[in-house]
Amino acid sequence: MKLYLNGEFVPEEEVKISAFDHGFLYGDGVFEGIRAYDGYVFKLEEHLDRLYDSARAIKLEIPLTRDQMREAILETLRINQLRTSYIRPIVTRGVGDLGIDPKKCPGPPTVLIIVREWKSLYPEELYEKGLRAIVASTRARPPESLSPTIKSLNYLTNILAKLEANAAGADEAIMLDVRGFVAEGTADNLFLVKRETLYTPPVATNLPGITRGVILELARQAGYAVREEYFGVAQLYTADEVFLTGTAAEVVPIVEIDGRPIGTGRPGPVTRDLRERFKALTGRPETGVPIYEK
Ligand code: PXG
Repeated sequence: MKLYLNGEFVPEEEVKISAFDHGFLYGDGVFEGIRAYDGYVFKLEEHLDRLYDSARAIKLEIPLTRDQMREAILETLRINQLRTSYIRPIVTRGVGDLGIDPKKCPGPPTVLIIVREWKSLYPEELYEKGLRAIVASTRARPPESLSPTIKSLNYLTNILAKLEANAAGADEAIMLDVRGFVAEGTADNLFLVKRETLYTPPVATNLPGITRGVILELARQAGYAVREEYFGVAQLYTADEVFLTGTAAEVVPIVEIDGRPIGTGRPGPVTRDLRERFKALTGRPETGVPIYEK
């Protein structure tokens, strides 16, 4: 694969990032995780919105205009002749000295676009079986510190939660906010279903996921009642269905939390329905930007 690095296409084995890059030294940067399905980059404009918003929130000026960034992403896919792939644009504060001060990081910011041929995160059986999760003791960062709405290079809180899941032999960790309300998974938003109504927490305590937005829209169109409100662990344990949404995982059922079966202990009908509706949207000109001219 050739990756985009600061305006050039470089074979991936030859990509060099400085030891003094503040993205590497301090996690000072932002990123996106995007997918292309069958020649269309799914919800590219929404991902670009979030990338530029995240950068703006940390006062990082991306050295490409939005149009240039879109073109750089598409060109990286074209150069590698990709149609179905995972795309990871990363923008860091760039090369500086050993102190954290961005003032000593004169720039320019580093822009890297990684692409991979990639069809799905989990094997199909896992969507049929569902995931086992734990509620992590590591709490999601409060919006008063580093806002979880910023997609920054700092994932240590989530990684600590994931380590808890690994130690417990579970597939995923569910993170609570500092008040004890459910926030999200380690790299996915969370929904629960109770009596045909969908609940998901407001985005102050989690990432405004692109998949979350699509699922909210699809659920409303399909006639489900949808509520964005905070809920606790008891509501999670007693839900009829729980599922996660994310670019990588799409829509994935959780069938057990802290040793308690969720609903029947098998993926439920609402999760299944929304997963089908979501899949029907991908790889289409209505929801994606074409990589190649037709
Ligand atoms: N919450 C968090 C904390 C995330 O990192 C999502 C929700 C879902 O957002 P989207 O826009 O993807 O629906 C994410 C997604 C991965 C991976 O490879 C995904 C993310 C970050 C790191 C890795 O699955 N972000």
